Amino acid sequence: TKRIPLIAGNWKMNLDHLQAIALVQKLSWTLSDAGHEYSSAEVAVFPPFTDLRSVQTLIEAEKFEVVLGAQDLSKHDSGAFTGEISGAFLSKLGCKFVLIGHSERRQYHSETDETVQAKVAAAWKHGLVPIICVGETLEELETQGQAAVPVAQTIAALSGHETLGEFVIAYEPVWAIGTGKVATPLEAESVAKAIRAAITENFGAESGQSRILYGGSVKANNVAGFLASGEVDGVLVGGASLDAEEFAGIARFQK
Ligand code: G2H
Repeated sequence: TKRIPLIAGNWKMNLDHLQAIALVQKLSWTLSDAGHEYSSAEVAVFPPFTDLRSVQTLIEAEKFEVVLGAQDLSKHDSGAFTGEISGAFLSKLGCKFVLIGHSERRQYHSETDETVQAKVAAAWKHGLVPIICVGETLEELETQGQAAVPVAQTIAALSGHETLGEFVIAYEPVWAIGTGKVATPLEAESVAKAIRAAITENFGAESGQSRILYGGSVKANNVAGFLASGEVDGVLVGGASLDAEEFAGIARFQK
């Protein structure tokens, strides 16, 4: 099976619903201008919850080839969980993907491997494709090397499920997020390889064909290096996804 490149834009807590519509409109125009060059990739945006409805309406009305995702979901289905968002709501809104365990959730919202595992189960239950974010902090890099933590987080997220659904892994070294520091393509390649080997060994060859993304200060001018090896199947982009031309420039890569 072919792993279709995935270019994912994580807006984080930026843009109200009017700004969101403006960005998606501009993004779509810019992507259309690029023609066939990007058509082999899946391009997805991850707006804040409050923007999902308006972005989805625009995508559907204009038949934009942009896929919708959410930045998080509740591990619960429904009920007395004030402020939480169910995966059921997200799939009804037309989301295909949901980010799970982004390092900012792990760092600032105390999400653990158990939380991530439960949210992956919830995503599958509601027909969403989880993008499971993994990565080491600077301290972990220095004490355990680069691949140990992302590999362990991947195995933990995928363990304990009766069967595995479709998933994507996003490798994001925490020390490279929003800092301007970028892992080298060679580092990203070798960690992606280690993650893929661990998935194949623990969960079988089919799961081993899942897409693995790189994330952390990806820009139009450094994306090609990450995708060149064929080990990395796409990118998760934060800051640079808030600028339509920059993000389209990332999606317009030549493989
Ligand atoms: C990592 C990434 C997107 P940025 O958080 O998830 O953000 O590209 O701003 O480093």
